[in-house]
Amino acid sequence: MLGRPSICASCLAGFRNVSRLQKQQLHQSKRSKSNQSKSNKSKSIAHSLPTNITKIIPFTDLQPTDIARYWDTIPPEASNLAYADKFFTPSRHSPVKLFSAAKFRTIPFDSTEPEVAFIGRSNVGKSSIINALVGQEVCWVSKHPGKTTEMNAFGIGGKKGGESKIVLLDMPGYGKASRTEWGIEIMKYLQQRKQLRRTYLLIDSLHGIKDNDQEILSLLRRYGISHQIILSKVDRVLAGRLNKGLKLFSRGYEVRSSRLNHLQKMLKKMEPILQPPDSRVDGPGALGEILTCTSAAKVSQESQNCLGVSNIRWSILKATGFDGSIETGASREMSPIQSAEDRPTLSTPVQ
Ligand SMILES: Nc1nc2c(ncn2[C@@H]2O[C@H](COP(=O)(O)OP(=O)(O)OP(=O)(O)O)[C@@H](O)[C@H]2O)c(=O)[nH]1
Ligand SMILES: [Mg+2]
Repeated sequence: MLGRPSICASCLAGFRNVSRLQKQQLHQSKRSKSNQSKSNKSKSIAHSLPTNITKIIPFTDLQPTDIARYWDTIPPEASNLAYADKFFTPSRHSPVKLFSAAKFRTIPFDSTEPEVAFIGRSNVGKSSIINALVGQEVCWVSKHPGKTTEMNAFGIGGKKGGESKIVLLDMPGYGKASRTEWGIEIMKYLQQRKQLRRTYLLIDSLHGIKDNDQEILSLLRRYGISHQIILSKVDRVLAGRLNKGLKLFSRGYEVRSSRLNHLQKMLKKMEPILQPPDSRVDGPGALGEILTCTSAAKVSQESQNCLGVSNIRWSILKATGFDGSIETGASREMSPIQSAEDRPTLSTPVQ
């Protein structure tokens, strides 16, 4: 991170309070606190798959480059994605709820596990994507904005008797139903947290980059916070309102390729916004890789994976050094770099 961490009033503009829903927030906050303290009592989280996944994007053969844009990085191979999925497979020791914190100063400061944080406007799908990533309903999700009111941390990759390997943080949203104090604490976390390796900024694929997203992007650049964009709810772009859209999407190659083309055009348009030309003036831009995902549609009947989730898992492993580039216990157990014979061919379905 660049410079000395400090919070200025303009930094918080993106997290502006919308007081219309404050009463509702207070109520939700109390309820969430009591629920969270209940869940803190049991360290390991009950095994259950997210229940909101009812639809299927019926193409198991979509490649990472069909649904994401890689211009500064190398797209993952099927073996990388399989490795990432294995890493995130739920077990008795993963995922584990580590803490909920309303204030930055109450977060345990001496942990050693690398962290990644998910930020974005209220209702953009931050909590849902964490549930999809870890394969369990560990976060509260709601159609009403402002559901997540604290910084919630979940450890993954833990083994019996061992610490988690990576920590995922679900953050409160900014914009609608947000509160100024959430913004203050999130900014403190983003600027000061030494364990933070990458911040994932979620953008709703139907709405695109809004003014308050732009403000947050400027903050991330100004403070040199490593960040990457994920377009959420991509099922809406590929299949519209799911039921009708899916039929269309499955009907033929033409519909399918025109939707995918449309998505690629959207991603390309975002490039200059995410990486302004002069990084010496504007600060370092986002990683040259935009991922997309949905937590509402699976890739196939057989798979438990939502579309795009494996790509995000691999990105998290890269951000935290668990992709095999740094030798760790986990990477020794199963190397993502396999021999030529073991490596799946390009026709292997990618999830
Ligand atoms: N169609 C579709 N809906 C989604 C997707 N992800 C989340 N949703 C819905 O969007 C709403 C908000 O999801 P959340 O995960 O609670 O969003 P959030 O960003 O955590 O919201 P806050 O905690 O309020 O900031 C819920 O009704 C979800 O079911 C998706 O990929 N596709
Ligand atoms: Mg949430």
